[in-house]
Amino acid sequence: MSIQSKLIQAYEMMAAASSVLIIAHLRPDGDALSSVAALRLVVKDLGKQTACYCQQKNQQLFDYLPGFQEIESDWDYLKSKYEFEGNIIDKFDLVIVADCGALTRTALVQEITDYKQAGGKIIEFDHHPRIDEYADLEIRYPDLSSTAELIYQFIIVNKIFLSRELADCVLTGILMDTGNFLYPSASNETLKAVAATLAAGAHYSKIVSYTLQNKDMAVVKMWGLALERLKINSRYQMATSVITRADIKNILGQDALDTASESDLFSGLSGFLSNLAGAKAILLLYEEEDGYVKGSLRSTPNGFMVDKLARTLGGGGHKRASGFSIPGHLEKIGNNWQIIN
Ligand SMILES: [Mn+2]
Repeated sequence: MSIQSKLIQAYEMMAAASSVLIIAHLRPDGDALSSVAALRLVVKDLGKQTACYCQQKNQQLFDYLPGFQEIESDWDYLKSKYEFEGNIIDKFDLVIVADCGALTRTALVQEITDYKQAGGKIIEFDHHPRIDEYADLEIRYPDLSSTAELIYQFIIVNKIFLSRELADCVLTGILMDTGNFLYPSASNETLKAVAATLAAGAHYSKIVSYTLQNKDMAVVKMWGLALERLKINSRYQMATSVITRADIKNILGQDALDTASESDLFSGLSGFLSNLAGAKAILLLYEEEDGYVKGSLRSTPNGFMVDKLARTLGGGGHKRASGFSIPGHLEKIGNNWQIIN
């Protein structure tokens, strides 16, 4: 099925539904939140009841997005707010999942499995490589810069009016997932979508200053430490750096930053390091709160693809931006850092 037919079918499914639940991945990033906010506007405009859910949503940076306050992060609260107790199907006859390659990333595995068994329909909008197949209509295009870009295509194909609010959502998602058009995933189609959002009145400079330019002191200090420890492996031309849990505690003054900000903090840092001349790829290792070491991999512009390495280590992601998580901790032995299990 072509992308156009899938996007048209998705809109028809939304129009035929009476009540729609929209979900993005846990610890949502800017693209996930923007995609949920955009889909919420579209579904509401069709006159449907909508509820939105992202577990561990803790990103006040994006509170300018339309309907941001309506995105719930507590599943029990959402159930009481929308007055249902058992199966999702008791309340919603369509579930839309955005920006989630794996079902586990919805943080609703059991609920969605039960919903599907009861005959519930699911649409998925995503740009991550597939991990699980569970949607009735899967609209997955890993070559796209962001889920927001896919939603822009959905808007155009279905001749939905690109309001200023929708344009702000699309622009935010694209900006965040391309690091202000810096990453190679930003194609000419991406920039055409961006041009259309600007023509529709999207607030480019406001969005950039709220999000990308809003780095606090602790974040910059963390970057400083990672730069200081940067090393290049001469054989593979891979640059590596490490951040331990103790560093996080020292710099941030607290042991655990909320996980959402933490994943954003380190993906911003990996994106920044990927500009390093002379390296083919970068690997940033940091200790997570739960006894795991997370590896964040990025290709440099003329570097090698990193997705295979991530998958070999049990992770996944895009060709040029991927990651993995392995049990253990970081230890400095002599001049080198090692992951000790
Ligand atoms: Mn995304």
